[in-house]
Amino acid sequence: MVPPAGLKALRGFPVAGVASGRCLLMGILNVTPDSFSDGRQYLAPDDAVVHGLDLAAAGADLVDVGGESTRPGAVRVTEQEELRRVVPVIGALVASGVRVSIDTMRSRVAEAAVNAGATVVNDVSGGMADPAMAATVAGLDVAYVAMHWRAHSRTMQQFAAYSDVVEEVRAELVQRMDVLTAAGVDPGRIVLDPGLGFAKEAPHNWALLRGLDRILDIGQPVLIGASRKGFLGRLAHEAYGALPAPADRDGMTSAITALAASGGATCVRVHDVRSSRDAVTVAAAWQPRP
Ligand code: PMM
Repeated sequence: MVPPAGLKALRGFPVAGVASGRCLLMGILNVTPDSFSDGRQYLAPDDAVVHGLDLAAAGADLVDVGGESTRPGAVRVTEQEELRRVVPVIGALVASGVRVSIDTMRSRVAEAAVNAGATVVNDVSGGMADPAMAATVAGLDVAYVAMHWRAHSRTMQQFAAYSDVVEEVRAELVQRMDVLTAAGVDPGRIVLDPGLGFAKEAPHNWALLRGLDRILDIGQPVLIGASRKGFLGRLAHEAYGALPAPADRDGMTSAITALAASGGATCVRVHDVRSSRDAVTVAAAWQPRP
């Protein structure tokens, strides 16, 4: 079907039961002591579950549970610690009817999370950090978010060098698709993500948002994760002269959400679900009626 003029084709998130005419909302739940925006806040399992339920009540289609911070400079946690943080929280949220994704680079954490009820594996390394991830995901009945990634967080900013960031990120995502599908992952289950802030400086992030069409024309659903990130803080600083704290970047985040949604993104990953819910609702209402 040819979409009406001005309406970007919105490809569905490949998870049973997650279907909508609007861009979907993935709410962020970091069960970590050191994430850049919500680190420490939800480290206790009960606090994490309450926040996950709040995200769902605010309109999150999925709650993305992560037990390892990937902020620039972050040091890795052990697999055991990651499992200890996420598995009970996922179990409790799923038991309450919340749809959960697991934010992990480790195949064994992905598998344990899926056993606890997660239906999406969100891997910021797109399968590069753990050579067993692709085969593990191929054997699971889940959707897989493959993000553009070049190196672990401790050193990734050393790899933020591009001559044409959009074309290079696009080519590296296509390469990930090839590796994943060769390992048996059904392409119908793969969501791609340009990985804003991961081995990217602020101008790279803006170029990728401007170049969203080039990522979309790979032909897969696309997820955008811009929420509260440093490049938004930097923009506010340049525009208004004061650097907002991460939690004060939700206005800018919801502007990104509206633009990404109207540009054809299938999902946005956000901390403040309510403001982005308003943004995707407005973006959907703005589109021409079929
Ligand atoms: N960003 C972070 C963590 N996980 N997953 C995807 N798919 N895309 C992202 O951009 C992304 C992610 C880092 O942000 P956080 O510390 O607020 O979770």
